[in-house]
Amino acid sequence: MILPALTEATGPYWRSIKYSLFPPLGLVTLAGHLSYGDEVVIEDEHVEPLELNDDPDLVILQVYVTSASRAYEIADGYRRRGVRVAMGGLHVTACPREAIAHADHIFLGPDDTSFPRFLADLQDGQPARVYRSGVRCLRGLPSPRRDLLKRHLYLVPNTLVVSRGCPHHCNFCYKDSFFRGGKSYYTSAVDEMLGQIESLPGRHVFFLDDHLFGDRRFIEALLDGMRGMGRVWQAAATVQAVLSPALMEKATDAGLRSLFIGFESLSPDGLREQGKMHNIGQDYEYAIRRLHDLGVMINASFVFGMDADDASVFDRTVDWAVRAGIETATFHILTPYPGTSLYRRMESEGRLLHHNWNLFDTRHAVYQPARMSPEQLEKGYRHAYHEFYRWSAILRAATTKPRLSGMLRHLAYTGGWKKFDGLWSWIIRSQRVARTIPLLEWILSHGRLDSSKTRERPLHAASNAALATSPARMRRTIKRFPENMVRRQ
Ligand code: B12
Ligand code: SF4
Repeated sequence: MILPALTEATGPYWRSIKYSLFPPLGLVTLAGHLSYGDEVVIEDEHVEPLELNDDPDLVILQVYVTSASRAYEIADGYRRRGVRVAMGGLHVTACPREAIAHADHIFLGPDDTSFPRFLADLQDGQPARVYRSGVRCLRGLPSPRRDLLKRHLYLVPNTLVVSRGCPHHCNFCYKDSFFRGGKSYYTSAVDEMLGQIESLPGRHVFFLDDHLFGDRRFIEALLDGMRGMGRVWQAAATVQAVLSPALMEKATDAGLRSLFIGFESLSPDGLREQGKMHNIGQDYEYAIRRLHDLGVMINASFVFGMDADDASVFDRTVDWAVRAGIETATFHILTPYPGTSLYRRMESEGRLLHHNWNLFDTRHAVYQPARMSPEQLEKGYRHAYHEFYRWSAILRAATTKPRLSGMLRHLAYTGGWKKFDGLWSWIIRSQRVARTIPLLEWILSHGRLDSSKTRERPLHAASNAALATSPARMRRTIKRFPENMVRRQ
């Protein structure tokens, strides 16, 4: 079972920590359907060179848009030697005609029932060419085969998903294309997930769900079960979920320490254009203060290049994020992934510049932007990263924290993540990544307030001081507070 990587991830001299974070959870999940007697090896090209001269009965390839060409190259090599190849994942679902030219079997959509069907057909000697996902249900599935992972090669070996998909529909998101023709958001059984969490070694857990808080009843039950487990964890959510009454308090009590949030744009026009309706009218600053008051760090996601964006979007966004005290930001160039409604729109408007999937990595402009040139967009994107992660900006953002411990945690987390690339590269190449996990756990556990204490304080108190860069701004923030309270009801 192979997870191919983009070339950038495989350099012999230079390794980015980004590619040594997470193990191939998709393949580990699929491996759960195999029998324990099956001899299976999982190879992740992000962390080690692939062994391609072997002669297995079956090769399984997981294909993302950016690794499609590499996946096809590997598949073609095996098939030339008569080895059977099965391919699945997001890109295969989006471009089945392209993928089938390189595989004996392809899988469209999530595999919950189609992969076991394929294994049975294979045993009967009658496997089909194309499998489409049927019933979508995560209950009663076998546990992922984490025993097959080389845990020591990853900074975050404890990953899991407790749901699939998302209840929302944003035009640029892979979601609708992958979950087409069936349920596009569904959750696991709470007790099965608690069992999985319990079985993970160490303290740190990373939920890779697109939106962990998409089903309130489900997540509340999960959080109740996690309380007292002593975990520290990270996940992704929407601004709307952050503003839901009492939800984040419950989450922090259960160990939430850092949250990835899709802000995407500060422009209502941009959000409307991408169908990100659930962000429109939300008070971003209040959401940030709410999380910071609970001691939760934020990884903010922003997308550049929407039709509403001109060349001023980069500085405006960075300045806002720094002032808000955001710890880490992930910037993306808007990318029309095949299969999405954004892709269809760009194609019908004749704005796609090429189909070189290697460059559909959210770091290249692969379409003609409306109010900038592609070069301006790429330059602005690099400029945003540079400006956000300058030491002076990190210090400015850190000093928005009301307590010294919060400031130090901000500096340690952001600095550690982005300012020591050379050290990370050496740690990865010398296979010592896992030794830094206790440090990550320590940073996540420190510098947060006890949320029971936080609830007794007015939610805005600390952060008003932090965010209010001028008396006028302070007045505006305070004036808005009653509205925020109303919205929270
Ligand atoms: C973790 C993650 C990463 C990690 C590690 C990836 C990994 N180890 O798998 C890192 C940080 C390295 C990463 C990097 C990037 N990522 Co990423 N990443 C994710 C994330 C958040 C979770 C993936 C995951 O584990 N899902 C949970 C598992 C259980 O599901 P799954 O992977 O889809 O696998 C199931 C099915 O797809 C299916 N399946 C898959 N393969 C096969 C094969 C067969 C034969 C069968 C039967 C079934 C099957 O069965 C699996 C088990 O149920 C996803 C978002 C998402 N929700 O998928 C984005 C996502 C996959 N990433 C994305 C992108 C764009 C990138 C980057 C280009 C970002 C960047 N700018 O650098 C890079 C490049 C990656 C590369 N090498 O090509 C996009 C991909 C878009 C696309 N259409 O392909 C996604 C969807 C994010 C998004 N919302 O846009 N990523
Ligand atoms: S909220 Fe996030 S995961 Fe959900 S559809 Fe929008 S971009 Fe995709």
